[in-house]
Amino acid sequence: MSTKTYQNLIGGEWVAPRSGKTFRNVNPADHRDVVGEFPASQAEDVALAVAAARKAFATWRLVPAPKRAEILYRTGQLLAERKEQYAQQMTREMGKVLAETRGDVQEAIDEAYYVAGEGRRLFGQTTPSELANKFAMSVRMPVGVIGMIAPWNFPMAIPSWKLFPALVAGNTCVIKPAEDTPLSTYNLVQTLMDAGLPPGVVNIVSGFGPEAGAPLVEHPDVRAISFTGSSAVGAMVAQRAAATFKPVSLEMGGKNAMIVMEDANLELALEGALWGAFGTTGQRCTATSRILLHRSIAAEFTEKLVARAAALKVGNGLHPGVEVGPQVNEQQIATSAEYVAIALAEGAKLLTGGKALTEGDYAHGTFFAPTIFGAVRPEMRIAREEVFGPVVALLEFDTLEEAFAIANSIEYGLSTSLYSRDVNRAFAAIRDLEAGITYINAPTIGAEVHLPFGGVKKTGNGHREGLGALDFYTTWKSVYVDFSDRLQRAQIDNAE
Ligand code: UN1
Repeated sequence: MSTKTYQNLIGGEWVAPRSGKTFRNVNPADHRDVVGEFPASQAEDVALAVAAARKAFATWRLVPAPKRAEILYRTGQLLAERKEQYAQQMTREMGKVLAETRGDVQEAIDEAYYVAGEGRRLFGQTTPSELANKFAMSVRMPVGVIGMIAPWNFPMAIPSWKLFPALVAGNTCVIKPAEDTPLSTYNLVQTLMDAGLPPGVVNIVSGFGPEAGAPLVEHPDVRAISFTGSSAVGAMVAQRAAATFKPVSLEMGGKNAMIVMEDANLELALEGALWGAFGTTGQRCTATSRILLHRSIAAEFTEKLVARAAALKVGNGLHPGVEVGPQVNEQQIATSAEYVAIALAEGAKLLTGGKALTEGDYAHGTFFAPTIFGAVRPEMRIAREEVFGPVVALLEFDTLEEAFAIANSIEYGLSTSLYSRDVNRAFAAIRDLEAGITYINAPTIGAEVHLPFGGVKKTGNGHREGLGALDFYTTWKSVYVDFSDRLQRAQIDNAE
């Protein structure tokens, strides 16, 4: 079977990159399976896409928001019809198991329906003027051309979190999908076009960060950047965007803690720990990567967790019964292996896993065994740094306050979780855990699209996706209408 070559989407046309260069998108469960060739775009391709987005902005901003929203609503309906096909393709390019890629497409459907409703809201404020016969209000205006840089771990959901609110507000977009998972962005944008999105309103330039991402961030006609990825790259994005004073929304790393108290439903906490740590092969920014255990239940919990983790079925996410898919690429495997070495050198105890799986069915993919470290102390790197793989650290504590202190002792602050049946402890956790998200009796993953999504400290720069995204994709205009028919001087004529 010949490999399909995909092109960039610029001004509604599929066009090859100027350089003619492409890169391969392969199946991480079997590298012999090539999903497609995609454009390795460069600055000149980005410039064409930005020009197309700028041109489209002139008309798109004038389409009534409820009409823009209807396109999103239809997009949601079409995605629902195509869910299975897109989930299969996503597993093939990204690796996570089918149940999860169906969930990823579902998240984009949810986002479409949620944001479509915003088309009839986009509320501003009215407020009294300090002067007589004068009317004051604020309205949300679109920002212009938005540049978007998306990660590979939620290849349809995260682009939808960015595109849909930007579109409903009247912006036009240039999106650079992650180089490991461009097809899911193509599928999402194709669906938008099939739902009636006019040409040029969303443009795709695929490629790598330095060649395609950086020119997008630096382009003077791009008015804002939305980025999801690592804190290291996010820092570069923010610095480069600062040169043109672009607002930047950054969603970055996590080192998310689950706290298990002695009064918790331990069976529930075990299930949550397995799902939080090893779901999506640990490749979520929300993944449970630290489990803090009350000393009185630590031994029993650890023994059961290790037994269950060791029994998880790792394999090709398209195959029935597989619970944990591959890691997305060799680099992620290398990072997991590196952190295993670091943890061992620091004196942590390897309880299960700890190595790449390379034999038999695993020979052609990038698989890593679900890995648990015990005897972890809060100051160890394995307790502080993001791995973004199936590697979890177990720590012990004696009091709730100590657990909060350990949970908060890191530089990240995305998601946290407390397992306890004590309502007082639950509310203390909600108040005292330093994170953008706190779960009670649920693991650290599984945010819903209509709540604010984002974190504190090194996880982000204060913006939120979900509820809150419109604040990034709109700019306020304050409007004063004076119907007194005379010059009224604010701060002067109304003062005694
Ligand atoms: C991410 O890992 O970047 O809350 C996003 C969750 C998912 C989204 C994760 N709904 O786990």
